[in-house]
Amino acid sequence: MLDFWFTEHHTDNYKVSWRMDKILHFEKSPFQEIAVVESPELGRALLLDNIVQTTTKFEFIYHETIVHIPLMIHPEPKRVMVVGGGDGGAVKEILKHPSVETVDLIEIDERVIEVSKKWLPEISHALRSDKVNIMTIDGLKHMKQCSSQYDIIIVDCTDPSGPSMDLFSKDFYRDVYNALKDDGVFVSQTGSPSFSTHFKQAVQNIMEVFPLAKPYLTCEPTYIAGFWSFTVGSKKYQLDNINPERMFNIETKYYTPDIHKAAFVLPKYIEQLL
Ligand code: AG3
Repeated sequence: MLDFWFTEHHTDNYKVSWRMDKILHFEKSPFQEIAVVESPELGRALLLDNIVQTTTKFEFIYHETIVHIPLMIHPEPKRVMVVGGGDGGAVKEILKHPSVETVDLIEIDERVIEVSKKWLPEISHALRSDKVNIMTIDGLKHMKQCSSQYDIIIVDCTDPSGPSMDLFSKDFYRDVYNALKDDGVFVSQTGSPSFSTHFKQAVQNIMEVFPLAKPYLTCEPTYIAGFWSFTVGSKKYQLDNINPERMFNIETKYYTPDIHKAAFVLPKYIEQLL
């Protein structure tokens, strides 16, 4: 076996490595380095600037958690926007909800979409659906132009550095609030509560903008070890007031109505961070 390892630097003092069999694809787009690699432990993985974004083995954990929680909080989501998410994993989960009529995917880097379509078909296949409008534009700018249009907005972005930085700002969250209908629901990935320095600030920003807001957790084995957080902001609907019957015909491997409730239970040390 090749002794060929990928190492992700989580902090200056903490890195994680896994063995790779092959580099299937590598390019520099105008925005970032994009790679797809094959690994014996994780399947195929999409890397952006040397940070793992998704893997065929564990993508379901992240994508089901970022999607089904907000879509179940809303009783009848029809119009959905995704910012980022060019691999199509979030769109795949969104389209499992029969009420959804359209998904606008706002991805700044069209190369992420093309590379995912080619190398990660089991994650990206839903991008080909007629319900999906792909716009390769800047999510920050697009958000400013939207008003009371969406039932759900999902920010499936990279960690805050470079172009994603402003996607965690209060100004952006205000634009998201305005882009949602009066009963809209928003979610963003908000990073690792244990290692990321932006978790607390992002959560506080969302809580200041939305009347009902809370972080929730999952464990995604390929990201920084331990919990991974998402934060939901709702204009009207309570975060745990869901109708479990809606899941009867939706196939998932991670999300259940019980997971929905459990995800919002925060360990004491994380509560205390907020
Ligand atoms: N977007 C967020 C991934 C964050 C990964 N961070 C890390 N490995 N440090 C995932 C995109 C999936 N659609």
